[in-house]
Amino acid sequence: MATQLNNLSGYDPDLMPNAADFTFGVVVAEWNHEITESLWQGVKDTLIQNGVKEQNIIKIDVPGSFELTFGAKILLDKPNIDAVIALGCVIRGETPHFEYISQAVSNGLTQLNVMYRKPVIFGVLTTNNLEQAQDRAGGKYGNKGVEAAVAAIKMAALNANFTSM
Ligand code: RBF
Repeated sequence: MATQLNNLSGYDPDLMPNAADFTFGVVVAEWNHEITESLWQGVKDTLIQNGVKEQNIIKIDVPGSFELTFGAKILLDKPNIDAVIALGCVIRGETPHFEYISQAVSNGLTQLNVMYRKPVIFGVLTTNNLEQAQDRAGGKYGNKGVEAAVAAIKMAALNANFTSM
């Protein structure tokens, strides 16, 4: 169960690495658009607040969460992109699709993290209903898009530090 303790959306900007020189790719699923649009706003605002230039945020849309892996791969193949954030929202329905799609996207994005020397960030909500998704996309539990952007900046900086060693 989500609590204030695992609402990481309230990060400390003073503890963030400098993100001014990074380029981020963001792949956004169109399914449950109201939610993924809010996640995207959280990502975009947070990247810009941390010094990322707007022209260095490359967004692409894919139909649903199942397509996030392929969308992320397109972005990872662009040499100038330092990290990729995948945003989606899978809501449990009455059929097992929820499990198939959630598993497929988490496995797919994990595989990309193994294949590429660039971080891929998992910004996919998997909830029992719309209300739980709203709570995590700008509602009472914060915005997981903000957390995804924070994770992307930290991982891009970590990768850059070790690549330059
Ligand atoms: N995509 C999502 O991003 N979230 C969902 O909750 C979602 N539910 C789906 C339920 C069913 C029954 C089907 C067939 C697809 C669903 N999709 C969902 C779309 C899926 O991610 C993908 O775009 C399509 O299956 C086409 O490959």
